[in-house]
Amino acid sequence: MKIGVLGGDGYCGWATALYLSARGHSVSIVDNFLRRQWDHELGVQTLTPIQPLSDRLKVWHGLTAKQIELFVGDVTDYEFLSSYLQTFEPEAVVHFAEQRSAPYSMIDRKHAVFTQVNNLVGTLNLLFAIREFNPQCHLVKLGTMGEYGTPNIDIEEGYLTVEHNGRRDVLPYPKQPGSFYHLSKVHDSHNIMFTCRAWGLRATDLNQGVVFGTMTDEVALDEGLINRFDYDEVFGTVLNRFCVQAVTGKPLTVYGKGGQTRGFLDIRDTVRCVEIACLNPALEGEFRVFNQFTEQFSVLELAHLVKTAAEKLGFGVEISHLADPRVEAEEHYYNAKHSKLIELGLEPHLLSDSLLDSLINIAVKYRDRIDLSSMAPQINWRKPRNERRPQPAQTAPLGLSEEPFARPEGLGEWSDPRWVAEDCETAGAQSNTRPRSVPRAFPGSARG
Ligand code: NAD
Ligand code: USQ
Repeated sequence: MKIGVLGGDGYCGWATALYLSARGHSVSIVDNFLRRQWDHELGVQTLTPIQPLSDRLKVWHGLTAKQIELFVGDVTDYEFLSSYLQTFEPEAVVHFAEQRSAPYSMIDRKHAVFTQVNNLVGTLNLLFAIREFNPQCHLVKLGTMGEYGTPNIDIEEGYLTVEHNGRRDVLPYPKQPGSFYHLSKVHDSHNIMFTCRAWGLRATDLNQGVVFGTMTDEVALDEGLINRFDYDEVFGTVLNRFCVQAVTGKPLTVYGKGGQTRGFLDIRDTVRCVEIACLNPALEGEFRVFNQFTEQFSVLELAHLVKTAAEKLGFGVEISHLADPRVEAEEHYYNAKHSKLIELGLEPHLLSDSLLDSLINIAVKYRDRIDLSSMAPQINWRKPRNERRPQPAQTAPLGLSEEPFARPEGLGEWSDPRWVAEDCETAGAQSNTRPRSVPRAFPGSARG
């Protein structure tokens, strides 16, 4: 198949592009490298030394003789996007190209506006371009399990059968998203559903859970292909953060009680789910929703899994409960359905001991690149404005294998549950005194 991967320089997109290319699909990548610029804006970097995209594509071609075409541009630029669709003529477009961090969207007004403009305009442009130039193209759109929130009933896959005053209908499942980022996904879903109905487009919304893992068979072929591993307080996801904290002697940063339960999946399942969706397209006019995750864990359960795995490897690990900087239920019912992708052939890679070991070992391998100053949460979701203060870089202590139980100096405040709240208070109070400066095309650009 001819498949376009929008956002193919990012974490999910890169692994997906390689996987699809390895399986003989004709693949192109669209990206404008915004994700790399957000790292510069925030003063953070992925744990793994990712190479420039053009270099990664050369490595892939050198190893496999397979060519992945690259189209550098912004999906919010309609001329660029429509010319891409006309040039490449994909049968399916996989749309990853959005701002995906919930904390980033909660920094302040500009970051919230930027997130929603980038995400909604990109998706709207794509819908219009498909309608105008390639109406048979199947849109495979990355949504998120966070669209549903944490209702006190089972979460269905997209739709709920409702009986009301003696009548019955199948309606979109109620959405209660928990950040301006998650809201952008809900707005996207509504726009996509409407265009399926109005224009007969075909679309699959993949409501994905939190993805973990770095290695896929393709990425593992050469270090030049290595994928992102984000662990900072803005883009780092919880399992990555716990693994890095575990090997550096930092207490694991469980926010609040840790009863927050989410769906999780291995990056190897992400790439397979996308291929399954492409190979089994939605019908004309159909807006299909799959819940894309394989296992549920609470944050505290994950912390204990990491602690146990890291201790087996010789690291001493503490678990701390920080005041939750987010606005979310810290204990709740959670039972989300996720059978449709399994029925279409997904064979899940579950979070086994060996995978946790390999994640922890990645943290060990690249520990010279760990910057502990990017760990502490600085974005308080109760505040309309947060000033992230650049922290002096703190390298991870070396020689951990010799002194596995040594704890770095100056970490007393980490186990103090008041620490986050106080810090966020201070950050909020200072926010008027220091102007933000962000590069063009970030919040504050003309597009916002
Ligand atoms: P990522 O930030 O690593 O990758 C996104 C890519 O899109 C980046 O390379 C970025 O440069 C590009 N991009 C963003 N805006 C663009 C624009 N306007 N024009 C062109 N390119 C643009 O994110 P990811 O973790 O790979 O997530 C990919 C998608 O999957 C996102 O839509 C995200 O919401 C969704 N998702 C991710 C996870 C997860 O755990 N990572 C979970 C659920 C859903
Ligand atoms: N958490 C901690 N400690 C930490 C970091 C996070 O307790 O150090 C908690 C959070 O409070 C939250 C949970 O862990 O309850 C998950 O947080 P996360 O940062 O790992 O993931 P999240 O913000 O939910 O976002 C990620 C991706 C996003 C995707 C989403 C899927 O960044 O793109 O949409 O996972 S879902 O969670 O299903 O909405």
